[in-house]
Amino acid sequence: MKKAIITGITGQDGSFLAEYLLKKKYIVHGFKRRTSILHTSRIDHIYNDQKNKNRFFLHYNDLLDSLNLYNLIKKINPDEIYNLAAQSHVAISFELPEYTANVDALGTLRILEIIKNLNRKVKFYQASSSEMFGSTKIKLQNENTLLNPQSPYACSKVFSYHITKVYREAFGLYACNGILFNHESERRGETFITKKIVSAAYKISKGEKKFLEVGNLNSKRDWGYAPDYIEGIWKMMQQKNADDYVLATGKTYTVRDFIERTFKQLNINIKWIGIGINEKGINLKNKTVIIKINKKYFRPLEVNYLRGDAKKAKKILNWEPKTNLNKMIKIMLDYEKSKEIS
Ligand code: NAP
Ligand code: G4F
Repeated sequence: MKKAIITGITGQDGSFLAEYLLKKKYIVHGFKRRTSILHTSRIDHIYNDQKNKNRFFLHYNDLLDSLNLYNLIKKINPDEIYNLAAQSHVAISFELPEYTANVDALGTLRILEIIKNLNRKVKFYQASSSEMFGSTKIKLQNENTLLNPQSPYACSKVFSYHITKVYREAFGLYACNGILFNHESERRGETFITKKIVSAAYKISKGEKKFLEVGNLNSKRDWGYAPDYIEGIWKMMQQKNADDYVLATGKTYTVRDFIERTFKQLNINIKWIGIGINEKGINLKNKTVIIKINKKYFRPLEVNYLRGDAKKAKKILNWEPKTNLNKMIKIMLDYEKSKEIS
């Protein structure tokens, strides 16, 4: 049985990856932070499943704590480490730049140094991000596209991306970067735009909320479905040689498109009136304002356009996304409905 460590086990991707690896008969060690209230809702079903009793373990860790990282990695002696932990919110990284860099940049270095010193056979996956491309004029971004980060989050991820390559090339580690474009799901954190839209739209359709407030309606993202991306991550770790891969759908949509598609699935059509900060989305049926713009959701610097080219992953990993945008929105809406029933 292979042993894997997942940092960021309590996050969206950590929870899906844990399920995926357990299905593949791994022993999974998840690292979680200490918090004053329990925040393991994404993994409780895994932890409580008797089938996983001797194969799923949780350990307290913070990527800021080198000693604890060292002790755990030494004790577990894993085959693979998936570094998914991060302060992953781009807007918040402008408010917490030092903390974000400490976790998202130096956290990666801490793990790589431990692997280098303890056991160079341990394979390492770094959760790199399409945010690293930042402001770009390239129509489809791939592994060769220039990095031009636009936030403390993206700058930290650029450091981690490069240091992962450096440790691969300098010390022969199997260390790879998955450069993942936005991927969402019913488990997405509430303050990311897709979850915020889906959750608010459902409440508005039920008369439980009056309107949704957002920032930039016109930025474009290449949104895929998170479980599809987990398979790609695992495949990157099973190759003969470590390398870096983009995972993306190759399609891009505006935040406005995402809003319209979500409300449409709830039989609500939107008419946009006004411009800039005064723009509003009106429910065509009852003429009420359901979308408002609030400047607090704009970022000091924006990434306006992301669209990925995952040809390399298709060719070498035989990886392709399976779920299109409308299907993903449906899954996310169905989850909101099921929450209400349960
Ligand atoms: P997420 O839901 O925000 O999960 C992040 C995880 O990191 C959580 O478990 C969080 O713990 C943990 N964490 C935060 N700070 C930590 C610290 N100081 N020490 C240890 N753990 C810490 O993010 P995600 O969407 O699953 O993304 C997973 C990774 O992929 C992240 O590195 C993200 O930056 C990257 N990424 C995500 C996307 C995407 O679209 N989802 C795209 C590209 C790259 P708590 O639960 O305690 O907060
Ligand atoms: O959902 P978002 O916050 O995701 P963002 O910034 O693209 O970052 C996510 O994807 C990255 C991969 O490219 C990951 F690395 C990162 O960890 C994270 O998972 O925002 C998407 C877009 C942005 O352009 C933002 O300005 O939506 C725009 N937006 C407009 N109104 C909003 C809002 N974003 C948020 N979170 N909240 C709003 O009200």
